[in-house]
Amino acid sequence: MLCPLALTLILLVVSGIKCDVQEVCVGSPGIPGTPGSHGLPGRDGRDGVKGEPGPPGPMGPPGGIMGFPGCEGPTGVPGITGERGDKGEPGERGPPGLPASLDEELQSTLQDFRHQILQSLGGGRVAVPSSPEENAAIASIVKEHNVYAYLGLAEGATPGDFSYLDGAPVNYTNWYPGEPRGRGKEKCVEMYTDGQWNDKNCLQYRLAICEF
Ligand code: MMA
Ligand code: CA
Repeated sequence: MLCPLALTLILLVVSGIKCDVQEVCVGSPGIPGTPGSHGLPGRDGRDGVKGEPGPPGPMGPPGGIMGFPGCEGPTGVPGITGERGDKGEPGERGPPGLPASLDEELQSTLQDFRHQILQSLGGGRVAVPSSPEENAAIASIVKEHNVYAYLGLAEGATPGDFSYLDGAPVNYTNWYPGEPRGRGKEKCVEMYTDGQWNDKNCLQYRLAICEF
C-alpha cells in the first residue's frame, strides 16, 4: 500500500491473542459532522427590573353585572309644538243668564266701552247740558227726531251719584220729578222730548248727540 505521507504507524490491535502490524495513512480532514442536538435549557436567571405598564387591553366580553344607574341628566330643550287637536264636543248648556239690563258686570263693561269709544272719537263728546239754554238746545233735537237721547253723564259706584263721562261732578241737572230712582240699576241718563232727565239702563235705542 502506498501512502501519500510517508508515515507509518504501527498499530497494535489487540484481537484476542494476536497482534497485527498495519500501515495506516493520515488523510486530509473530513467535512465537519452535523451539529449535535441542543443542550438542555439552562436554569432561570434572576428576576429583571419591573417594566413599564403595558397599553390597555382590548375590551372584555359583555356579560358583567350592570352598574348602578347614573345621575339624572340636565333637562332637554322643549320639543316643537304638536299639531292642533280636533275640536272638542260642545259642553253642556249653562244655566240661563240674567237679562242684559240686570247684568251689572255687562252694563259696567258696556259703559267702559262707550266711554272709550267717545274718547277715541277725539274732540267730540256726548252732549250734556250744563245750563237751561244748553238743555233747551238738546231738547229741540230730541223733539225733532222724536227719539229720546242719552246724555253724557253716568252713574258712579254710589247709587244716585252721577258725573260727567270724564268723571267731573255734575253742575246742572234737570231730572224728571222723582228721578233718579234706578238705585244703581240704571247707570245711563236719557232726555225725554220735554227736556227732562231720567236715569235709564244703557241698552236702549237712543239718540247720541255729540257736542264739539
Ligand atoms: C221705567 C224706566 C225707569 C223710570 C220709570 C219711571 C219702570 O221703569 O224708564 O227708568 O224711572 O219707568 O216710572
Ligand atoms: Ca229712572
